[in-house]
Amino acid sequence: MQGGLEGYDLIGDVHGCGATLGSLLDRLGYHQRGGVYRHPRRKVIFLGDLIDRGPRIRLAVTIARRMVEEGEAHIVMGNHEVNALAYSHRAPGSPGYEWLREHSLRHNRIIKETLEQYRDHPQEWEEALAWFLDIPLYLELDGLRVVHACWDQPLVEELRREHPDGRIDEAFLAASAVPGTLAFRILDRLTRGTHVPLPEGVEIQSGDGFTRRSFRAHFWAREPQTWGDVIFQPDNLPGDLENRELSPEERSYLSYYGPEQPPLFIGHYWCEGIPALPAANIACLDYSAVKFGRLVAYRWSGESRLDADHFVWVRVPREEQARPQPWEIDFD
Ligand SMILES: [Mn+2]
Repeated sequence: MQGGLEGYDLIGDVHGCGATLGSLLDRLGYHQRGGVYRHPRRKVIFLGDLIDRGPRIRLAVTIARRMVEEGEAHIVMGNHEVNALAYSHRAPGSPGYEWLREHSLRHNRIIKETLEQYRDHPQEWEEALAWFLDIPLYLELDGLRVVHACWDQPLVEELRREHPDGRIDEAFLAASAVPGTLAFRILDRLTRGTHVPLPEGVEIQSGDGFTRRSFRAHFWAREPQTWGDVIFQPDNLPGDLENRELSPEERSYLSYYGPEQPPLFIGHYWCEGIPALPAANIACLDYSAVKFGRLVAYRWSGESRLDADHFVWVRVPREEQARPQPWEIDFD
């Protein structure tokens, strides 16, 4: 471990649960001094998706950003940071009103709370966006790997070729807005993972209020045969689609991460219930904090086989008065 570190505490999707993040850091033994949470022997790695949906988005971003800038934490980019960047950058060459991410009703809705909470703090929002662009898409350090949604080795290598530290730039962001480009495939796979389209006319009415025409697939089944072998999301497939055979095209489109690979940490998949390990070398730390689930960390101290006893979490109760309150954190 670099610099005599004891280990890393990896933290899943915060989604604006800034006060809950403060509680989790307290529980992990971090202490806030001068507005920065620090631990004498450990560092945090955030798995991305700090923003959108939750009640204290600015607090979540401020806590994470100050820790990263002070060298107390690392972070990888989530699809919500990608969305915010594309939503806020004009498409090159187009006069006026074209954005890299169209301001459609659906896209407006995803970023709504973030824009509302930053409305009276435009300078702070500009600085947050500039910081988002500086966040790498993946991390590989001290024997562990971190990515928001899916580790795809060939695409990580493609990214590394032009961007050795995993950080993108505005040109990459612009290229990624065009489906089919290499930049699109890298950003989409690493921050959104793989989604298999549903048959014509079939939709999932998801628990988060969105209608979906595809399902999220995972990447740790060695020889998956059916859709049920790879689905990884809280919503079940309609009817008997779990038994549907994966087509050769679908199978070749999926990524695969084998059990001999280094430990990998991901967020993104809004799991529910008690944190569990999907594989001995993979931990997903998104347990739907913003939907009154759990904000989850994994305390990693160098082990190559992960251990479910190393999860640490804070529950987010539905009752307003039982939730962590922002004034309990002496921040500014
Ligand atoms: Mn997320």
